[in-house]
Formats: sequence, C-alpha cells, structure tokens
Amino acid sequence: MSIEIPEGLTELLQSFTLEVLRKQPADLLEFALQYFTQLRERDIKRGAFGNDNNSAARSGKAVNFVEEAMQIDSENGEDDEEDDEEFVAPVINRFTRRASVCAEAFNPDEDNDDKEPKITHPKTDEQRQRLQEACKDILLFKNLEAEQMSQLLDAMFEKLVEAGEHIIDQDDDGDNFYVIERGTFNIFVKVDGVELSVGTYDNRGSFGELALMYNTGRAATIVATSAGALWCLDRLTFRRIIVKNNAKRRKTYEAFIETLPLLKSLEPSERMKVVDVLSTKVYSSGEQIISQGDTADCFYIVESGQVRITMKRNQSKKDLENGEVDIAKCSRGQYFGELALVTNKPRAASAYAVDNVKCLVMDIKAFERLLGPCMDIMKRNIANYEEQLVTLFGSQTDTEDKNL
Ligand code: 1OR
Ligand code: 1OR
Repeated sequence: MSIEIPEGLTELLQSFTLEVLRKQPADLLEFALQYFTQLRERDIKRGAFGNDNNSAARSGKAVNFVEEAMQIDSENGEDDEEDDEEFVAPVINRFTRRASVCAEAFNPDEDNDDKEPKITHPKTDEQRQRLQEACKDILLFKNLEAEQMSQLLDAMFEKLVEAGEHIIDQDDDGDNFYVIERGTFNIFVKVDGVELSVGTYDNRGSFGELALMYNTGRAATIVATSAGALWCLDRLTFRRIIVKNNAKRRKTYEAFIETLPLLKSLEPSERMKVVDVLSTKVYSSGEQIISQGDTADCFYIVESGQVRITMKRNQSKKDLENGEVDIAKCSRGQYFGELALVTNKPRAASAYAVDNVKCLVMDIKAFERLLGPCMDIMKRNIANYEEQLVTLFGSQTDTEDKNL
C-alpha cells in the first residue's frame, strides 16, 4: 500500500524542522503556532494562497528561512573544515499513516548512512519506470552506489509543466534539482541586465544543480517552451547524497586533475568544479566508446588504460582493417571527444578501449560552461588534427568527408 504525500508537505515540514533546530524553542507548540501563522500571513500578503492552499509550500519559498542551517559548502576544495558543519533533514516514513517527522544531525565526513534521514515520495511501478528511464543518462547520478541511487529515486517527485512556465528564475534560491522526462526548455542568462538565450534542453538532461552544490543563487533562468514533465529532487536530499559524494570524489581526483595540461588555464576552484561534474565510466578491452558519425553529448579524459582512435575510410584501401584506420592513441591524462562539441558536428572518429579503460566523462552543457578558458589549447590540437588528416589521407576533398 502506498500513501501519497501531499505536494508541498515535504518542503513545509523541512523548513519548520530546521527552524526548530536552529532556534531550539523552549515551547515547541507555541513556536509552531507562531511559525505557521507568520508563514500564512506572509503568503496572504503576497496573495499567494488564494484557492490554492499548497502554493506557498510548493513554490519552495517557505524553505528559505533555513539557508544558513545548511552550509556544507562544496565551493572550495580547501574548505574541509566547512564540510564538518552539520545540517539536518526530516524523515518522512512512508509506512505509517501519519507522516512521522524527526531530525538528526548529519556529518558528511562520517560514515553515518544508517542514521541519515530519508525523504520518500511513493510512486507507482509505472512512475518509477519512467523515472529510472529519465535518470539513466544523468552523469551526476552515475557515480552513486546502488543504495544512494535508490534513496535518490525514492525522494524524487514528479512535476508537470506548461509552455511558458518559469521553472527557475536567475538569482532565486535553489529549491530543487530537475531531471527532464519530456519537454523543451530555454536557458537564459542575464548579462548586464540584458537577458540572453544561451541554450536549450530538448527532451533530455537535467538542470538546477549549481545553486544546490555551491549554495549560490540560481545562475540562469529556465523556461518551458512546451508542455512537459520533470522529476524533482529536493535540496536536502541532493546535498546529502550528491554533495557528500562530490566531497569524496574531490579527495580522490584532486591530485590527478591538477596534473592535466588541458585544465591549466583554470583557477583551482574552477578545477574543483570540473571534478564535481565528471563521472567515471569503465570500458572493457575492445569496447567501443565513441562511434564515428554519432551525435555528440560528452567529453572524455582518460584516467587509466589506453584508447584507440580510428577513422573510417574508403573500404577498398589496403591499409584498412574492417574499413577503419588507427589515427591516434590516448592514455592517462589525455582527452578525446572534444572536437564534435567544439565544431557542433557529428563525431569525426571512433574510439575503442584497447585494454580495460577508465574515463572521466563530462556532459556537453558542463563542457560549454566550464571549459571555455581551455578552448585555446583544444583549438591548437584541432588544428593539428587537420594537418594530420591531410598527411594521412591526402586530398582536401577527403578532409571534407571527415566532418572536420
Ligand atoms: P542553477 O541551480 O544555477 C539554473 O539554476 C541552472 O541552469 C543551472 O543550475 C544549470 O543547471 C543550468 N550557465 C549557468 N547555468 C546553466 C547554464 C549556463 N546552462 C544551463 N544551466 N551556461 C550555458 C552553458 C551551455 C553558461 C552561460 C554563460
Ligand atoms: P570527436 O568528438 O570528433 C572522436 O570524437 C574524437 O577522436 C575526436 O573528437 C578527437 O577528440 C579524437 N582527427 C579527428 N579526431 C581525432 C583525431 C584526429 N585524433 C584524435 N581524435 N586526427 C589524428 C591526429 C593525430 C587527424 C585524423 C587523421
């Protein structure tokens, strides 16, 4: 049997619980009375309640009381002391008729998985299947252990959106992280007061992670351009699972990332942000990583093993095996898969794992957002490809076939 948690209840109780823990009131009932009265008065003033008495909680605005209580700041790799700060989250138990709410301290550096509070939004089998399908390519989720992933899926809830709806407004506080199940969205960024369209999402992907990861205002505005469906993950669960996981990954990858020549134009804090968006993928010997001609959506850095880059050529050529010729090898610290992202064209070559290979993978949006300062190095390399292409394959007509 599953019991539906009314929309907005989680946010409402989260804010209240956190406020209680912050203020430690002597008289809990009196405090509750004041808290909810104040909240209601504020929303009446804003005209937000009207007939829709869930709107204040659903909008997530009620949770803004508690910002300072949740400072696990992942902004800076050096700030381990800050990671020691505690934050709290409520438990909503789906097996009891009345939601039971309690709060526990959480320290991201301790292995306290059993004690951690969990938020659950019950789902039908059909909903869970759709949710899993929508989440299967989300890189931020790729490094999670099965138990963390399952908690995350439990906590996610569905939101239907209409064309024209603002899902996120730049500079607002972050309430949720969003995974797109269906629908198209525009991304706008204000520069000197002028709103610029900087990109789109088309029926896949995710957004809204930055404000939650770095405790900052929203970095962009996201507007639905069609009707659609989103899966939302509340701020607390996101921070408890994803930010905690990122803190561990920073420790693992900090030294490696520092050694990469490609990233040397980035500030140390920017390099740490790169670690936060990289996920690890493992390939077995001979496995294809990239297929020439495919549409591109990510970028790779080799962590271990060797990757063979091949290109298709005229099948009748003698030097070819299976119609493909080896053109390059990449090993630890080298990158590939940038060309199609930079040129906006299909993959110019294929990539295969020579032995067991581990790659760090970044999605196209993070690549565009974070690696701008590294573009000079990449472009120099791309110019090299073009030279090599002519040397290897001869005429200019051939180079045009390679989508370079
Ligand atoms: P957020 O929590 O800041 C807005 O809320 C979200 O928009 C943000 O997380 C990202 O998930 C998403 N710059 C900043 N945020 C972006 C960008 C972006 N694109 C998507 N988001 N840029 C566009 C890069 C393709 C850089 C613009 C200069
Ligand atoms: P991509 O996104 O096109 C295939 O996916 C990747 O193979 C490509 O990005 C590069 O990162 C990588 N020419 C084209 N792509 C190459 C080459 C290359 N080498 C590696 N890649 N040449 C080899 C130059 C030594 C020139 C071809 C003859």
